[in-house]
Amino acid sequence: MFLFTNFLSVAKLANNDYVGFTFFVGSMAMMAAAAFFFLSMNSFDKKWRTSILVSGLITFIAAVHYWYMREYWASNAESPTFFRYVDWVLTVPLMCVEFFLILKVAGAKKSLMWRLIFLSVVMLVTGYFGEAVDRDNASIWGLASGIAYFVIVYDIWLGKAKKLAEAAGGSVLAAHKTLCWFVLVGWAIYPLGYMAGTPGWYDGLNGMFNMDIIYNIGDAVNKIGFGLVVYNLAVQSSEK
Ligand SMILES: *C/C=C(C)/C=C/C=C(C)/C=C/C1=C(C)CCCC1(C)C
Repeated sequence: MFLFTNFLSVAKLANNDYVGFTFFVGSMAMMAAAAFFFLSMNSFDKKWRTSILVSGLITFIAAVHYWYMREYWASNAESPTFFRYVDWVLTVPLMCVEFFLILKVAGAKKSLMWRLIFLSVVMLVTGYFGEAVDRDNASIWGLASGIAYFVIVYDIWLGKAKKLAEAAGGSVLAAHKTLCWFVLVGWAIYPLGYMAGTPGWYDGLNGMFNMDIIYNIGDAVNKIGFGLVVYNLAVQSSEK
């Protein structure tokens, strides 16, 4: 119903509203990606279907949130911080689940999945506090969030997840490596956006970047990219 009324009365987007533009394009890209993953799901061997389903869910959840964020931005000219974090707290744990799902062939245990999910929730909840609740201490919340982020990076690059990927070898190892790069480089975009949008010792970054544009680019790259890595892995293993 809400979605429907949004279609009927659309707020105006100015030509030079780049933030609004990235919300709009983000919304369309996520919808297209979700449709792609859902529709391709059944062409794969059973053991890959859950992974592709999760790729579809990640982009679908983001598409719905982007639709709301686009409208929120257009009518309030204000960062939709709340929707942003609700989106992340649903989709980032699902991205952690993707690691578990592809490593299951090497015997990954649920405890690995829960550990990564827990760390990602800590990372996001502390980030939300810094951005929305206690902005005066944004740099401290950001540091706490950053520590959780580094533990995730450690786990997948050097910890247990890496050992499982090596045990699996072949295309699973290659896909795991690519996902690791997404987390190390693609996810590192977010702290930059955070620093551009909150007060702290890094105030010099404030005028240089726009927080929402950084987050929007990061989301498109990471969510669709993650999904495509998993898709590619499923294609490769089904060919054999
Ligand atoms: C699809 C959404 C994704 C992949 C979101 C990822 C978000 C992060 C990796 C956020 C990380 C943050 C820090 C490491 C420190 C500052 C606060 C955050 C939450 C922006």
